[in-house]
Amino acid sequence: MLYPTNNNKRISISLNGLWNFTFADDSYDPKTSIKEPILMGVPSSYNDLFTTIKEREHVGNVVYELKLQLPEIKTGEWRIRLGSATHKAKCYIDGELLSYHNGGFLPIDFAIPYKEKFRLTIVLDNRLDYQTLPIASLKEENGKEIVDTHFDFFNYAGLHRNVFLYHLPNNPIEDIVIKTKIEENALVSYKIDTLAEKVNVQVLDPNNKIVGKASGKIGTITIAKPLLWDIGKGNLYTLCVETGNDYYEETFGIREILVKDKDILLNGKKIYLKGFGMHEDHITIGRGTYSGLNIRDFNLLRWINANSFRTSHYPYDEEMYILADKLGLLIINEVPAVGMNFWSSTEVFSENIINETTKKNHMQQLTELVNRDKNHPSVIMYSVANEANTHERHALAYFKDIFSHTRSLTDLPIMIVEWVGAESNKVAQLADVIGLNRYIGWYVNLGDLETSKIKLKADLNAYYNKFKKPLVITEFGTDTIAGLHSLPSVSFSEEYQVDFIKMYKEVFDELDFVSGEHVWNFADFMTKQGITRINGNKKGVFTRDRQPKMIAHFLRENWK
Ligand code: GCB
Repeated sequence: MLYPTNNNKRISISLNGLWNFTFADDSYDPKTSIKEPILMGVPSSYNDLFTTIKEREHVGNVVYELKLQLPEIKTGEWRIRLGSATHKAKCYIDGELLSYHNGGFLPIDFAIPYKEKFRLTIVLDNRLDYQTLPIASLKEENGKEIVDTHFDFFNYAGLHRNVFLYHLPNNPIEDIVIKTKIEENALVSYKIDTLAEKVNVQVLDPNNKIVGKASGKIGTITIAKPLLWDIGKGNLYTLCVETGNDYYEETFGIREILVKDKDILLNGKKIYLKGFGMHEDHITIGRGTYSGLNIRDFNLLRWINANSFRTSHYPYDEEMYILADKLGLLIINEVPAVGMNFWSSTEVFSENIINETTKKNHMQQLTELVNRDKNHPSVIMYSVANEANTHERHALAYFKDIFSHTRSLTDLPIMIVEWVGAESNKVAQLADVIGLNRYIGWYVNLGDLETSKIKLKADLNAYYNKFKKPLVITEFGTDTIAGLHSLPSVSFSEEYQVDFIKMYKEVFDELDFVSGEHVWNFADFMTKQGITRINGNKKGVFTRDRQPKMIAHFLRENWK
């Protein structure tokens, strides 16, 4: 699936802006227009735009509607593309259902019939259950439906990302797959999905100089003395594909990722990941995307000398990957398999909870994720789940299928992010790299960093000794109220966050199998209401409005 673009063969028109909106129940009929529409901004989460709890925490359907007119181009195909729609979406043209999508973090793209004027209706459902990703319990209390989320971020919903109306010529270029291999020279193999008969391609180097040409739908181009894509070096080549009818430019990088013994290698050199687990989360617009806010996040990532981030706990907006490609940042790309634990003795991998239907959906979302992101050099790894109950009896069978499916989609290393201890873990041997989330000194042994240090070291050693795989500490951190200071340092103070992170880093420095550290979290973020969350999770190194806490200055020096 290619991102919409404009050139002399393609037209793409942004549908961002004001839409009509309403809350609805399951009986909503899209055959007629919304009766008393509320105006809504796209892209954004609708939740925090309202002023009542009922609207903010609405469970069920909402409707987005836009009246459109098409330019008079009747050949080729008109399409609609939503960057995401959370979580389930039904898309209608004049009341006719054209597309259904399950999964709130990946694009929806569908063809529409030519009509001079029409009404586009998107009915979204934010209900989650045991068969959706993320996982949640859908309950009823006092006649009201409740989505009891088993994950620690607010269940924002809406049209969160760019929406495009776009036009493709006849026999368009449907997809482009690019793979690179570094030998003496670089080998760039490509595969073009199109019904067009004649296909010509050429490769431009990062300075826009033509460095290779070929024809045919499948081919390999040799590039002498390639400029490699690397950390901080977003060297991007462009594959220009031309079919007579259609034209598309797809960027790619020449780089090689390998996992060898205890190391992760980029272009043959050992790398150490420095950065964060993040969230798409902002004041007012919630999980909505906005280029300016993405730029601020990237400027902070660069300021603090981070080289990587994980898209915890779901695929991010495509613009984040485009920016990472250009700036040379590494991404661990996570599918929204989060909430696969209930913090109780209930076995979640069972027929009535996380079952075959969930697994099918999990695989489908991995397929869509790899399909969307396959050509981004910034993506160095896929994470198949965050904190699943991998100690359970049926977890291994579940994840064997998930891993083999992911391996059939990509050659990149695969990670699973763990919370359980090494001894009881039944799944981590399937991964190339193990992600570990650790909060010793926070959720346990609070305030006692001396004991925590001993426990942490033993814990990480146990993981390496059992699995012999590189470890990335994908989460560690403390809730920290910006401006709260305390000497000696106590929980929630900026000083405690510094002491805790320093202690963790001392342990990592002693263990050569630790291949990276991602502090939890990049910035404070919204969660559901809870007695351990004061208006959200405060483990950010930056505040929710993207200003540094004390720890940011330490990390900036340390990661230089
Ligand atoms: C975790 C989760 C993350 C939470 C974090 C916390 O282990 O992966 O989603 O936000 O802990 O702060 O408790």
